[in-house]
Amino acid sequence: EDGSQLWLRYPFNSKTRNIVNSNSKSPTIEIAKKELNQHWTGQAVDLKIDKLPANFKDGYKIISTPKKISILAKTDLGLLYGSYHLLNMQQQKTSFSNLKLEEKPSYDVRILNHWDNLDGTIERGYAGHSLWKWEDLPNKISPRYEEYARANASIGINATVLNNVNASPNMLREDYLKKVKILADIFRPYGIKVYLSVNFSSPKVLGKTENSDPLNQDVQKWWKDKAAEIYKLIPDFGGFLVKANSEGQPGPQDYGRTHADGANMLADVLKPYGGIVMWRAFVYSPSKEDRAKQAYLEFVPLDGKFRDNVIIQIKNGPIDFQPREAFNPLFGALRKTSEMVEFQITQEYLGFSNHLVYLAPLFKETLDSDTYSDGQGSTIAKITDGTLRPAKLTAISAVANIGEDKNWTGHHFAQANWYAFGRLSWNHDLSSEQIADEWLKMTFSDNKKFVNPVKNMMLSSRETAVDYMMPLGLHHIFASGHHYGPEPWGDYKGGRPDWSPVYYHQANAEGIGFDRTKTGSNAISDYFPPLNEIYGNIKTTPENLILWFHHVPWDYKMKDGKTLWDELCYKYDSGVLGVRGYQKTWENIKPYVDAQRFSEVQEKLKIQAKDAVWWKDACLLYFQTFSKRPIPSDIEKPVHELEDLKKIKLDMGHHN
Ligand code: BDP
Repeated sequence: EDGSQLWLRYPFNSKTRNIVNSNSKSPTIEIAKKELNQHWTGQAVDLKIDKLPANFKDGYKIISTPKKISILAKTDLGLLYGSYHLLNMQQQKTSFSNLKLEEKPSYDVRILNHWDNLDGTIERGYAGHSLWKWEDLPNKISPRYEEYARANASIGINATVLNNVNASPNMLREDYLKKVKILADIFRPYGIKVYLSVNFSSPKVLGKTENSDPLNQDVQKWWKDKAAEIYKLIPDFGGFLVKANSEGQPGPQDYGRTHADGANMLADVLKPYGGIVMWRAFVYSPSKEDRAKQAYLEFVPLDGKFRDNVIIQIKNGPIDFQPREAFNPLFGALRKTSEMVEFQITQEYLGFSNHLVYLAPLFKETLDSDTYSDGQGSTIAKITDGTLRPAKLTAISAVANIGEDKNWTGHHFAQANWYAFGRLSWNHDLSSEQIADEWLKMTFSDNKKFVNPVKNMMLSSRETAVDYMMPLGLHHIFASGHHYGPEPWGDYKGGRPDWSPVYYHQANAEGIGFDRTKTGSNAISDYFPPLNEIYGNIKTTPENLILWFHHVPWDYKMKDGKTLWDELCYKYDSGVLGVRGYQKTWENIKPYVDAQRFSEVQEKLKIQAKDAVWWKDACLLYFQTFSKRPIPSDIEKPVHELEDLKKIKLDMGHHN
């Protein structure tokens, strides 16, 4: 049992059945039929194209009688989704009698972002090399391409960006596009559209134009011809994802143009084919300005200047995929421009594929955040899904955690994060608990003695990780480059201050935390009232973000009466104790899990427990050099020396 089947563990019918009827015909319907004939053990199924209201999109209805189940949808893809819904319910052992359900997707584009390079490595990938075998394509085809498409379709994901946002211009070379075409052909019947990340300098590099200035007509022509070439190969190509003028990537600003100039030029060449541009707002430079404010400063003045087929792709937080961030204040601030969230499924800042951290609570925290942009109830979910403002485009994205490891994601439990993203992109109203429940039943067992404790472990795991890494709003105190372990002492003099942990925690003799109020960077002013007031006042700031917004004295009294220093100590300790608890939980459920997955998860929990102590000791010992206060006596004492911890150098590569 190597985990390669993911959550797709449908029973196999021993006799071939012929139980499916359909009034539609297509490769997509063929897949639905095959899946049901092979795996569905219940009554006959009717797959029917029906005149459902427009807002159903690729949604469906399922209606059951004792003799028959009808799945109704507007599109063949909707029928395939309905078929997977049925199989998933069967796998979860849910009852089917008198079913009458309706499903509509929350977002039009539900997209994975692969950070895969053409040489087979994956930026921030922790599950082996890339699934895409560029050397072998277009001739040799890995069976995993189709398995990948099937897994995504089973949870409603309908789009994928194949390559890294730090994009090689070569991605757009003719030979690579022919390889991309093969993948697109395999994914198409599963409803998955292919997109590519593009390097803004591609015209100059590949086309030998004088520059890549978006207002240069030669450049525009190069992109126009490139779009024609792509759509000839892939008629339903989705569009481009662009990281421009960010972390050294080229972009329109190299020529004195704006993000809007750059995005619009690409949007115009894609428009005739129905393609879109996802333009990333992850921009910051080593300027004096608080990094948390920079994207806002650059993008708000451009509101209203983007074409209809441009959508601004915004990371959930204003810094960078930290264990916990305040939400990104750009959400809601762009009133005339479509906005979408970018989450990170791959655990760059959450212990790679070693730590068990279930991310649905993090995703939900962002989606449910109230921006107050249009009054109370203006959640990020409602801004991005078109409820509050009739958005021209709705989409949601996440950086994938998938690689060629047998179990796809490195850690068996990291599969749950892929699953959770898919489920939330389909229906952001689902709870983290419901998603965990479904996933556990489908992936492991529906035995309550297994599901309940393991579900509790999953549901608390994100908070546990925050506690042992960066509680109370601390952020970015990772070791530089690899972002795995702690390096709160990191101070890269001569390098970029905004890549130094000391820039983010600001610890000194008085206290700790980043002052983002009026006396500091004033990033709070990017939030709509009353949030600017709430975050601007230490008394009303939620304590889980207190050090994000304030520089707090060591003796500051927290709501539970403890001093800030003591609270910090107890938080780190509770993170460590949390992981120890998971180890116990896992030992107890041994009877319900196969031996291989049991021991692989057990090994990973061991690493996580050691890492949690490493984090706790490193942070408390280091911060203690400023606080000069004792660690409360009922907390387990550090087992490391600070000087030894400072010497640990992990060779995990990478620049920032
Ligand atoms: C950071 C990663 C870096 C990415 C960048 C991005 O460390 O590898 O290229 O985000 O999202 O989190 O562009």
